[in-house]
Amino acid sequence: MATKNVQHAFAYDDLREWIAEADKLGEMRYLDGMSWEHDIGMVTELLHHTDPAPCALFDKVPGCPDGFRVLTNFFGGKRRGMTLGFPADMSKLELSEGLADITETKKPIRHEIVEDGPVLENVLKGDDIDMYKFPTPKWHSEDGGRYIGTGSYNVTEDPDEKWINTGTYRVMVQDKKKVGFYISPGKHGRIHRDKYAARGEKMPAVVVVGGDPMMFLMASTEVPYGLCEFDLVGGYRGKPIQCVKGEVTGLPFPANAELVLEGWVDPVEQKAEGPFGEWTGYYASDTRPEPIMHVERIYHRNDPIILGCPPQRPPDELARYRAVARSALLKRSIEAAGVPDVVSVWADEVGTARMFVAVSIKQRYPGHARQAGHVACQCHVGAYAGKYVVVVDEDIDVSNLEEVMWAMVTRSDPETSIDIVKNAWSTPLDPRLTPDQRERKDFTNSRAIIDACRPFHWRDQFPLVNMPSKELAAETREKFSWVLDEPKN
Ligand SMILES: Cc1cc2nc3c(=O)[nH]c(=O)nc-3n(C[C@H](O)[C@H](O)[C@H](O)COP(=O)(O)O)c2cc1C
Ligand SMILES: [Mn+2]
Repeated sequence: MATKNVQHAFAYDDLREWIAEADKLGEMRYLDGMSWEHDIGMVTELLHHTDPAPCALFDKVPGCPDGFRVLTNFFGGKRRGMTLGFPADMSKLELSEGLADITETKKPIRHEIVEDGPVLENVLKGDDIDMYKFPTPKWHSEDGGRYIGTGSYNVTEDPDEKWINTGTYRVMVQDKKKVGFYISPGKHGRIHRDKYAARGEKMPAVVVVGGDPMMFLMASTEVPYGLCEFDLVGGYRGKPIQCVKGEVTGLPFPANAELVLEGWVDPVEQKAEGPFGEWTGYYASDTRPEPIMHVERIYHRNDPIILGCPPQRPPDELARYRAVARSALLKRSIEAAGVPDVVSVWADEVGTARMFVAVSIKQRYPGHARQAGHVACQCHVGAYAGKYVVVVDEDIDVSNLEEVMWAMVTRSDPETSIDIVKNAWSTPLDPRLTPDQRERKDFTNSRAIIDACRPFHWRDQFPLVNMPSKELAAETREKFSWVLDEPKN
């Protein structure tokens, strides 16, 4: 796909400039007076399931100071391209390809420490710390609490290797001065936390609740181990992300963030967390004891904005943006493992960009399709919580689920085309874990790699597809546009 020469530049640095851009696109809706208990979550739920639906900014939430806001549904419509720094008219597959290109060409730039920034407009400590001051919604009807961290990310440092990670892990308000968060095994923030716990030391931590949507996007995507997501996004932007240092921990966070919690996580203290409506469309991990973060400082801009991104049953908002970001990184990972002629990769929205992945290749040699499928299913970007990988020929549009399924039902043979990988990296969030596995804490599952390419050794004898060529279809559409381009009701 020819995205290499597409112009790439961000029209915004922070969430407020982003809102101004979304407004110019006519895609902002300003909603006053909705409740955190019910309305914000329910309206967000319905917006998430309609693409392209507008972005919602909730203000004047009863019980909270006017001006303390919540923003949801940021990644739809024309603002998709704007958020990623690309032209608004690019398709989702082109955007993904564009993101893969800049990941390759724009090298990371180390974040920069500055002394001041708007996030320091309000610094709360001691008795002024009150997590209930903010309009944190209850997102789903059966949630076990109010989740301030959905469109957020946690900043931690590896105590041995001294690198900074930012990762999105849900954050629940536990009481006035405490929050709890859930991190699945194997995630970078979890590796950091486990290292501190093994030393019996408390872990310094920061939670960034609202800020640059691009930073959130990459904090919730599988960036390689050891690479700081601030530096990755600084590279995309062509200038360092400016960070201030927390007074208590010294950890960095963006100077233009909206709302930041700083504190520490006890190595042993735990409290019930969940249930929470998860990205699979279930409350699968239920309630478990999880570590607590003691909040020692709250930093916020005047009239702070919580960036909200609650998972819903896929395909939803979360799935739409993750599909773009994860497909991009997955394609580059498969190529980096040495698989040639990978044409396109799509981590489909229907499986929240994890559980159903399609890879198209131009087959070059026997075994090429299986190689692509196995790498896609086990490289870092594709390994966590996967289920099905389908490998198709290059004539299939991987971002079109109907085409992928058509290839699968016509070019694969169930007995011979499916490989199974057992005991793979999964998660307590998998609704299909058996009760017995949960009991044993065996958070693994199996994977199916479905080879839906024309079988290599007789591909030339495979029946011809009865569709017109792309050129002939375009010609016909132009010639008979008066009938073919009729508006559909
Ligand atoms: C809205 C949202 C909520 C998420 N919640 C969690 C979570 O609670 N726990 C978790 O382990 N991963 C969660 N993720 C997925 C991680 O953010 C993702 O795997 C990311 O790559 C983690 O960062 P890391 O690779 O630096 O560990 C969430 C993602 C999104 C977009
Ligand atoms: Mn990371």
